[in-house]
Amino acid sequence: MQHFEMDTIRYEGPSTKNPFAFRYYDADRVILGKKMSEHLPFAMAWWHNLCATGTDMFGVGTADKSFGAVPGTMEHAFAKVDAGFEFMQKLGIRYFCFHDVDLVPAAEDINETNRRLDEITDYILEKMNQTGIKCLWGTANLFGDPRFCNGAGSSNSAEVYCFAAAQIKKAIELTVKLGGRGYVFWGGREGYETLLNTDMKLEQENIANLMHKAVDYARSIGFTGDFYIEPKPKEPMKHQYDFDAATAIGFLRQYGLDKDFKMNIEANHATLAGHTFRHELRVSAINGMLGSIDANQGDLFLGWDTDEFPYDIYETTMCMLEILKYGGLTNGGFNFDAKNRRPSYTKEDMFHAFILGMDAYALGLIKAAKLIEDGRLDDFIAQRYASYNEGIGARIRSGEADLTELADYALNLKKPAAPGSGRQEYLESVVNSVLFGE
Ligand code: XUL
Ligand code: CO
Repeated sequence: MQHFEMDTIRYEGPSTKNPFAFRYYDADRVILGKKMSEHLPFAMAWWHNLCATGTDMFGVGTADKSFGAVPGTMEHAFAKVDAGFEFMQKLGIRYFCFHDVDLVPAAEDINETNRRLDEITDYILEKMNQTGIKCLWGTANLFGDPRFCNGAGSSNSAEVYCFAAAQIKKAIELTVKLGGRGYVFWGGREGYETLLNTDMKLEQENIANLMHKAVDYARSIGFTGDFYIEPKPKEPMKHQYDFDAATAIGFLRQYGLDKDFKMNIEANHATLAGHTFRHELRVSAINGMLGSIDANQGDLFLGWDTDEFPYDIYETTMCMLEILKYGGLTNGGFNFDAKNRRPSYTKEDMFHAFILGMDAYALGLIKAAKLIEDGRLDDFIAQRYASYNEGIGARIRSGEADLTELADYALNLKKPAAPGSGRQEYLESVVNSVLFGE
């Protein structure tokens, strides 16, 4: 049974008026020596695309995601697999990401939920083998069930902590079964509402302990991929412990988890933390921990995670610039952790959203490569720090000069030369000319 009427979406070039065609994403086009499809391993988020109906705090869903079955049944779970694989094939999406609870309806008894998960992943595996579509990463939803209201790894209750462990164990097993290249920890409820009732040190130690046990178990069953922390400062918790990349990296180092973990950076989480997306990517990159991307965007006027499909070409260009400079993602990809706006509730809108997102990243890639080839930004930065290439600057970089030598250098000089203009406005005009000039 076909779930979508659309044909396979093809590249037709920037001037096409066909709403069901790519304008920039041309999978086989080679950019800086690599095919676009290799630069951009796009992934479908099971939760937004196959589960979310547009429910918000003020209203019920607007989109029909029943796919011909009754929601809440295993029949529906199977229909979502069929619809999902058809959707990915039609768009040329080669990966998917999932939470355990996205795949099957949870039962009262966790043993029955696990049995359902085994059944559905057998079917997903069949579909993967038929289509060549792969799993990018898996995760456990440790935030939706009421038992996690005080956190999962950070819960005050040791029993709840064990239920978190059980879900993580199963989700890791499923990720390994599906050949997933990554396993994500996003700590939506790992944080606090008030310090009046919170032992922050105990909670953070418990989370780290759970992560260690997860790594040990995953490695013992053959998982060779990356673990990711997905930083987010708030929502749903008032204060999340994985606030931003710098905080998460500090946490990983403090608890000796930094060899197994990298960052999964989500654009909208970065802006909620008061950073640009690019800042979070750079912090991860310079620490060797840029793992994967949750590709979406937020809204500057709204203070929550709106998970919009990426549209802003400045943002996708700067993201791709960071990734190209990093040498690409190893096990990671571009997971569209994004949802249609509530009034965009049709099946056509699901396609428009992915076409928009894939084209926005493809155009970002093209423009980022142009910025690198143009060379003016790199040249400017190299020249800006040139004083460290020789003389006293080189001795600073090598660490040879002690404080007295540095001070004496200044005292002899009496007055430093002007540091040189930052040329921000000029550099911004260079970016514009590369983005929009011909
Ligand atoms: C929530 C979020 C999650 C994670 C996976 O803001 O981004 O969907 O990506 O749990
Ligand atoms: Co996300």
